[in-house]
Amino acid sequence: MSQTLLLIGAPTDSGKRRAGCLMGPDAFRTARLPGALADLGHTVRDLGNVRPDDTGMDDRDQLFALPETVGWTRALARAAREAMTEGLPIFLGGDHALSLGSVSGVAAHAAEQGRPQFVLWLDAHADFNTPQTTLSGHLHGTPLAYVTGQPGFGDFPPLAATIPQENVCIIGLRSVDQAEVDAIEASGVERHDMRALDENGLAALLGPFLDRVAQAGGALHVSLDVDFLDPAVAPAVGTTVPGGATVREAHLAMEMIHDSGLMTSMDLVELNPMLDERGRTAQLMVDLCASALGRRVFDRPTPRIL
Ligand code: 5AB
Ligand code: MN
Ligand code: MN
Ligand code: MN
Repeated sequence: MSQTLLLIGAPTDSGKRRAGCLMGPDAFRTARLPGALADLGHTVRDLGNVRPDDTGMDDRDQLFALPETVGWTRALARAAREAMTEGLPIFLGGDHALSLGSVSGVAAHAAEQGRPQFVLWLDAHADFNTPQTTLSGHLHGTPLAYVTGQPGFGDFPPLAATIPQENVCIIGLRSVDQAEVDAIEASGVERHDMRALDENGLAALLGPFLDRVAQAGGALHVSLDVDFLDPAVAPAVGTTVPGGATVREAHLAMEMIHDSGLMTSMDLVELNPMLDERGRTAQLMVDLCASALGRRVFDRPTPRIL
């Protein structure tokens, strides 16, 4: 099915101390994401990069770059909500703090439509800290807590719609803080760590979740963190954790997402081009995005050298 895809550059770099994710959107463009998606028959519109709102807030000692991240959240939630009326937005990160905005924005749109919003979070981390529980002060570790309505986000825009915990599925976990473990265990969030993936295979974990989304007539947001992948194949990320998903496991996830026909929005996050090796991580993320939008194994183009 040919779709209208809206590429939205979200060069957030305020979610953690190590800089570089601001170059992500241009790395995706350089690795030919627009062309790869157009080759599949889609209409692709690159809307350029969003800029954060000016909040006039004061810095907070315990939280890194809070005012800037709140500014991004406001601007991206607006952009997401608007884009949902015109097509399928793909947010080109930027670090994972961008999802505070992208996910809250798409959820607001789904609520307007009377449609339940679901979220698939492919990540080594749970990103379920709150501004109170975070030990690092890095807000890229908080978006899932925010969008599911955990307490402590008073400095952030009030949510137009909260995502029910049961509508969230995390796959790829292998680095979770104790406070996150406690909060997730007390929650209805569906979560699968790397051991579950090893023992069952990706399809056995993802298939039932996609069935649930379909049965509910839900909208599906997919948030793909580079560190879902093993650092050996995706080195361009600040928060590498060994023992991640293989290239094929990640492609299979994307292929199943495409076949389900359920995806309504997507984030590509945490790519730090400063840490890449000859663009290989950027290229892999582009290829994964193409798989999610219909590229099949047997008609994949010959890999190109950047
Ligand atoms: B990412 C950690 N839990 O809160 C924290 O890369 C890591 O978006 C967060 O998944 C990683 O700082 C955030 C230790
Ligand atoms: Mn299709
Ligand atoms: Mn993340
Ligand atoms: Mn992560």
